[in-house]
Amino acid sequence: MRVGAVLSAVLVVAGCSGDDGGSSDDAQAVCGDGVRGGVEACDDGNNEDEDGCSATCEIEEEPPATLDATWVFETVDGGFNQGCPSNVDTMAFVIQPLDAMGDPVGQPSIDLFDCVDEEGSVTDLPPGELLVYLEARNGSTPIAQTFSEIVDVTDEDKIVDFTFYSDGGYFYLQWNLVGATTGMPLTCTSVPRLDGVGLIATLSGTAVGIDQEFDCDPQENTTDVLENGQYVLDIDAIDMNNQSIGTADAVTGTLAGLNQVVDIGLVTISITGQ
Ligand SMILES: [Ca+2]
Ligand SMILES: [Ca+2]
Repeated sequence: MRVGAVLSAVLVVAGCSGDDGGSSDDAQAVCGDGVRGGVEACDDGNNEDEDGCSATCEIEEEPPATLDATWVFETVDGGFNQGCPSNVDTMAFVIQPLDAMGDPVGQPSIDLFDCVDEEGSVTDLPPGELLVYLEARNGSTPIAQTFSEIVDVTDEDKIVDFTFYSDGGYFYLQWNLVGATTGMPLTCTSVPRLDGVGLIATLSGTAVGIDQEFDCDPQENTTDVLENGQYVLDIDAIDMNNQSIGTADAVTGTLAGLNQVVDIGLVTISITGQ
């Protein structure tokens, strides 16, 4: 502690006219008066801790953060907790610190937990934004992973809840637009009628499917979770009235894993009348 130290000839306030009859040479800094003086490393005008400048006017380091993860294995339709699959024993909690621009800082930390615990806690994390995800493993072999999330632990500890779908997954796709007449590449903004990209995923042999709409830009997206199976994916450019203004050749894709993301690749959507 540096309390009680007195420096001679401390006078930092321009226009300070306080005169109690003593000499300014023995003026002592008062922590919390909003004026940094004497041995004060800071003075934020209060005597509160945990706001960056302590009650004794010392600079406070931001305390390290704690981040908890929870995980469940659910079915796509029932949402029923299935417990850990027989081929998953370990949960790896991957934490990548980010800088103010959202770029990675250093290497990610990886903390391992027993899958059956359904939760894990990581302490002493740097304050700031963290990109986090879970990887379900069999020993050291990756079996499945969640999408990543960004959490901010600057001001408080956080809990992130993750869900693995034991009987489902996702399709990832990218698209290009071309003029059906010209065959020339088009951008999303060069098609005035365009409102988005529609995707209908139909489970083979059934009428079961989902209907989704994506923004055209960026020219990629991931579907909502779908129950495992073989799908036909019909992809269209659509207008404000949800009418097709261009279509891609139908694509088939199969989901057969645990929370798997299947990349169906790049599809080309031919815009009619262009
Ligand atoms: Ca002061
Ligand atoms: Ca303070």
